[in-house]
Amino acid sequence: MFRTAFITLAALSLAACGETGHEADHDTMDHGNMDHGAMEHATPSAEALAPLPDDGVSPVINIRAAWMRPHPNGRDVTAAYVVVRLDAGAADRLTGAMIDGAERVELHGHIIGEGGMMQMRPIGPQDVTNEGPLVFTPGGRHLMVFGLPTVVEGDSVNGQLMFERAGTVDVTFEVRAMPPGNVTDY
Ligand SMILES: [Cu+2]
Repeated sequence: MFRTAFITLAALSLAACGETGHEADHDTMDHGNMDHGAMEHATPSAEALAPLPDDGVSPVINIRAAWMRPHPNGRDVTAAYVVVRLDAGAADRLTGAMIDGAERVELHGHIIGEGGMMQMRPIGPQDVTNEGPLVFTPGGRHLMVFGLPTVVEGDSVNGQLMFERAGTVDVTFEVRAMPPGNVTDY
């Protein structure tokens, strides 16, 4: 009995080391805590969204640097990232995402919560304008992917991003441990 408990603890601490060894595993680690059940039921911020301007130009959406972290051991939650640029039109709005094989995908952001701890929460639709790309990156906005069968580095996973004006845009996420270059490159 005692011996079993010891072995279990040793295994846990090894797993913890492995996770913290990844530079920015922050997002998936956040999901390892017990807050997550509560967050699932949190409602996205309810600020009224201004209607998008109708500039008469069909928006052209350009998606870059789509990637997803491998699942942390034993978890079925992971984070995906993407950079969305508007190549034509004045504005569009990202309203949601789907990933093939996943139960659901939520748009998440971070806030500074109690005690100065970073916490994530679902966020509402995100505007994409011609003032600059809409960036999902570690430590910031991310797509939280629930219930996807385990992915490992080297896999690629198809999905769709949904926009208010442009409709559904296909995207392929590369599964990798590190971001594909610097966000400023995109
Ligand atoms: Cu999250």
